Amino acid sequence: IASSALLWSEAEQFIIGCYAELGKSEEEAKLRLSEIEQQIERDGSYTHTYEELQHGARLAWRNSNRCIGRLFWQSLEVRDARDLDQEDEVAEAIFNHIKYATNGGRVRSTITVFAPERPNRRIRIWNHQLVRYAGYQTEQGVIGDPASIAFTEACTKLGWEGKQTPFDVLPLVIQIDDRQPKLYELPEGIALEVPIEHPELGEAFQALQLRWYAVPFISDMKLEIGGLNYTAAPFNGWYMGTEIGSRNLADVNRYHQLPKVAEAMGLDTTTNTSLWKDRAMVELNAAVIHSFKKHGVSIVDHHTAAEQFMRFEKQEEANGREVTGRWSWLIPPMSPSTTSIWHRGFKDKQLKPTYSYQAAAYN
Ligand code: HEM
Ligand code: NRG
Repeated sequence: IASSALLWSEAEQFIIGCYAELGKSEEEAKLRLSEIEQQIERDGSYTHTYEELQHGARLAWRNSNRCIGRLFWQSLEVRDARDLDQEDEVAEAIFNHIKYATNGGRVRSTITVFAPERPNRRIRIWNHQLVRYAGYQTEQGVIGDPASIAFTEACTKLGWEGKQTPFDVLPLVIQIDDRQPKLYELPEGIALEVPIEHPELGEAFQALQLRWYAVPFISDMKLEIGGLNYTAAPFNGWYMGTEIGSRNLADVNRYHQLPKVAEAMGLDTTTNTSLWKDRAMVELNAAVIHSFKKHGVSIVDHHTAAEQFMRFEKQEEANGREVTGRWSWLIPPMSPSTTSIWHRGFKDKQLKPTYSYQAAAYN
């Protein structure tokens, strides 16, 4: 009873706000709420209309305090997959999401929403991202992405065997309820990847054989709308270049490529005062942006993204809403003080609907 009271109050708050924004009358909201009240009384839960789901998922993006890309929150494509209850169907819907959103490189911001959590229903995607590289702990050190070691081990336990290259695309792992999780290799060719080359550095850089996948599909966050928990709701936008060039390929505990890039550039890596890390990071980022553009894959540089974020703030203000944000995530990880975000502050209040972390489904 306590939980359905909570559910009701969350539903009420969501419907009132959502319907007002969608330009619906208070009358309509009231009618809908009495319907929801009955549904909760009868079944202990309720079902969103497609319109509520669509706007809810968009609001959760708008409320993502750590996201610099929020200007485009209204253009999120929302795919309704709430009627699927078999692993194979879920996997197929995910493959279709990947194809639709990748769109040959002209990336479309998309979310696929699977059934919400219920007392006897829980769908989880074990992957952190739908497309990501494996990481293997070996006697000679880590091969691949160190951030993927735990998940790669979980896949291995389920019988998966990777090729042990630095860039093995991981399989998809779907779990429904307490059933044995099912593992699916991504169909050949659906995970678009970009080989990274530098516009001027030539062979010395090319020799590093770097690559990255085209689209970040976050698949382990929970989407909460009006008290319902969508535990499987993978979403994607496109990359900001620094995510790859300043973090994934650069972090010491990720691909750790700055020393190698510096070497390819002929920089003096024996002294900090040569600023070799900074110089290498700029060129690695230039290579990422150049390569994505060359292959016709959507990407935004951090300066443009910061400008777009400022437009988002203006737009929100014009609509009488205060922008919430987390400064430490909104500033880009390269030259942050060159963006106006650096010189601002934000209230880090978490509004609902929201995307939030949930405990890893494995281990
Ligand atoms: C975080 C950019 C689309 C929700 C981020 C981050 C960046 C970013 C740079 C910080 C990531 C990090 O430091 O690891 C963008 C760009 C988009 C986009 C350029 C292009 C359209 C979206 C979409 C959604 C979304 C479509 C959801 C519908 C989030 C969330 C986080 C985030 C929830 C926090 C992730 C976390 O805590 O790990 N975004 N984003 N973003 N974004 Fe966006
Ligand atoms: N930094 C992570 C991805 C986090 C989300 N970034 C986005 N989201 N751009 C990485 O893989 O580098 N998005 O939905 O577009």
